[in-house]
Amino acid sequence: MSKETEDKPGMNRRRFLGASALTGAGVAMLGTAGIGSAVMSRESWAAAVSEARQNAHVAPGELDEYYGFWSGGHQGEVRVLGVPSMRELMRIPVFNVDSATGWGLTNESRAIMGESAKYLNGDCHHPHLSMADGRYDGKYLFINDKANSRVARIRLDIMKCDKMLTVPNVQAIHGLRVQKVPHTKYVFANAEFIIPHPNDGSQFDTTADYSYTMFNVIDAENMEMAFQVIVEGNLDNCDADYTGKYAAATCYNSEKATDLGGMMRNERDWVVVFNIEAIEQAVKAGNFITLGDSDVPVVDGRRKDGNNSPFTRYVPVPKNPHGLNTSPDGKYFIANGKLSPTVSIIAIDRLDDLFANKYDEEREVIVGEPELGLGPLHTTFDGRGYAYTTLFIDSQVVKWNIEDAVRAYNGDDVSYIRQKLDVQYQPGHNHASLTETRDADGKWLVVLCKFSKDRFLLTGPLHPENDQLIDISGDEMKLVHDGPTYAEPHDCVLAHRSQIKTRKIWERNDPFFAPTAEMAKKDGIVLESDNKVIRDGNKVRVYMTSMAPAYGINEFTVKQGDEVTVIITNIDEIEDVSHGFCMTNHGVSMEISPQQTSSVTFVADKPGVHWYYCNWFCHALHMEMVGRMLVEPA
Ligand code: RUQ
Ligand code: CUA
Ligand code: CA
Repeated sequence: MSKETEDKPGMNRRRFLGASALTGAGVAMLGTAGIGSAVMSRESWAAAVSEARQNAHVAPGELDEYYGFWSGGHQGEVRVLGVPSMRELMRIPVFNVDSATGWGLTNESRAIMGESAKYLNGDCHHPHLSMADGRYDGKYLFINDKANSRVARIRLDIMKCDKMLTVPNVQAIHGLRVQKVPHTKYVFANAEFIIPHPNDGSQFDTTADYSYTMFNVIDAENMEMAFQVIVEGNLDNCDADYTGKYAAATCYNSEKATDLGGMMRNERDWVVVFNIEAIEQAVKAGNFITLGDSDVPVVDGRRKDGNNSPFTRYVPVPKNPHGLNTSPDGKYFIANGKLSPTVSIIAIDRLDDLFANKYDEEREVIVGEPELGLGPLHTTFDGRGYAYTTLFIDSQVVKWNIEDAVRAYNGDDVSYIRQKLDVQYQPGHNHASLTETRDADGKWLVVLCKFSKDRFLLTGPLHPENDQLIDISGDEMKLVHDGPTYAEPHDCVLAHRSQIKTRKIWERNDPFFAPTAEMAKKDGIVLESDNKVIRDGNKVRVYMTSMAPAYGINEFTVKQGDEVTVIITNIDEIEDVSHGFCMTNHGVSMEISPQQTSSVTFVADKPGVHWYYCNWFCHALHMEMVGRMLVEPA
């Protein structure tokens, strides 16, 4: 049996789904001819897989080699996993509300969320880490929110979201990547949907000139908009190069259609390449417009009367392309064909000439277009010249050789496909260790499967997804682990554990709670020692410390209708001794980790006795860590 059909029963199940997914896609079936790898005996293949599974095992008390950051999809959070164990280490609430930490409830988190704190949902897809010179610098993780058009940043030292930005003038932030070189000065974020400008109900025609979407560039350090670029068609996924000059994005709706049939009309859509330098210069020179109330510089990257904009080039590729991935050697942008069985390889070293108009046709920057299988969505790399592409419809990962695919495109008779491995089932993203950096090390491949079907104990009509771990360190891919996950990790990113340095306890001057510290200062309060109630009209501020197993204030009195703010400083200095604060029957809950200050505001609208308690287990007397709020009737 060849490894490519290791899981025979799986083939039948995936064919069933593949057939329905194919309807209307109009794609040709591909044979498995051209697969170059040798056939191993069944016994030696089984032994190789079992050895790989041993290597993936991380024994109790041992630490993983990689941090993995998973998006939580329309659940809204980011999850931290250890790889290869796939053990979940932490959840970082971002676009959701979280009862354990108080994210979305505390004053600190609501200040970070700003105006958008009113939204209780999010839809995050693409977590990506900041870099310096094409390598992770351990500072930040950025993530999009498609649902409410936001981009958030997570500080990796504390693993909390510290900035959130609503991108103006656009709808649905989807593809997101960072500038790799010289460092992550910019975050690139695609807005997916085409909308009229102004979008005030005065006009609705999406095909008109006033209807468009934009490529959004965010200053990574202050998390404010740097500029926006109007494009033709729509935008899906994006990536950046290793010179710092270019970014590229896929467009699946060059038709500017509003319905399924219309979006599939063209045989080719395109990859739009952005000349970041040219855009920066135009913005600096004041050659931009602004839209509506926003003061963000906007430049027009659309062609006019057959003339290119200095900011963009449109490279036609088949058909409704999806993922866009830069190879770690910096040579190629690879656009994944989705409705075409191909991926298109764009040579980055031809882009200077493309912008200098040295080619007759944009497609001259394409140096390869290998046929890989049905439904190619995303490609990842091992740093040894191989690429791994997910085939959604075939429910496989295909390993192929990039330079061989380039040779085949030039007419050489070489096969570029090395192996096809069944995955369970229907993969979207995949991600190899350190693939987005110069350090791509080709050890592990995570494949994020959209369906788990029969792989786990059943959980009702809603099934988990299945993030599979594949050992890619050898010649053959070997499936080593199934990881059920809750809705819906579109994507993940892996960093070596040496690249992430976290704090064990908070610094007292941390900017995360600086506004609260500022408020305390104005009240004349020393947060680390004072336990005091301050009345300010009908606003009451209750300052207290916490140290296991007691709060600094055991009882305080307010009047019915008062707006109460409880500010707690955890003066414990012992690693891992987090306290909580929950005011019963008031919808109030928060985390206060060692040396952290947290605060929450609510209205004391019910007269009587209301107990508050610590809800993070902190001590043998954790149950006794309580107090009472006495509310006098109005
Ligand atoms: S997309 S399954 Cu939201 Cu990253 Cu491709
Ligand atoms: Cu403090 Cu539990
Ligand atoms: Ca299309």
